[in-house]
Amino acid sequence: MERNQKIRGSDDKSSRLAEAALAAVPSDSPTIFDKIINKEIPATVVFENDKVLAFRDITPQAPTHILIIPKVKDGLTGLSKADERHCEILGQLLYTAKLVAKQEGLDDGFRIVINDGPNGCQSVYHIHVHLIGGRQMNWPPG
Ligand code: TR5
Repeated sequence: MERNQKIRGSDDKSSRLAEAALAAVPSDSPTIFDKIINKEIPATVVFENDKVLAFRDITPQAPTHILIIPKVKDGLTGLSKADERHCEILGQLLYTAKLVAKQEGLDDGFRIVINDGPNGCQSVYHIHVHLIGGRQMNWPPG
């Protein structure tokens, strides 16, 4: 099975940690998100333009949980790999999060998360912004 290709069937914390641990060695290989971008596997797309794609997370952690990704990874497996050339796409990802939050009616607020690396519990090495909302968030995060 290709790296990161497993379709998640459970949303419990231990399976979440196990999946992140499986992906603990960051790689620039294609991920499940490439297949979503190429429409080889289905996703519930909520926003798309020539640069970014936003789709519903398969294991939502809140009533609204959307992932926003660049269509071209360009070495940006995670935020820690960002270079100055990535500034524009990083801005596009955040601005898209704002647009989609509005589209989803998250007028009382929302949370943006970018997990990075093993300690950040990143499981898919294609940078993505989590847009999470529709309920009261807690702080500090787990
Ligand atoms: O753990 P990080 O921050 O890397 O986030 C990766 C996210 O991708 C998780 O929240 C997963 O639930 C989500 N994910 C994983 C798969 C997937 C997905 N979202 C939508 N569709 C998915 N498919 C079809 N397959 C996945 N393996």
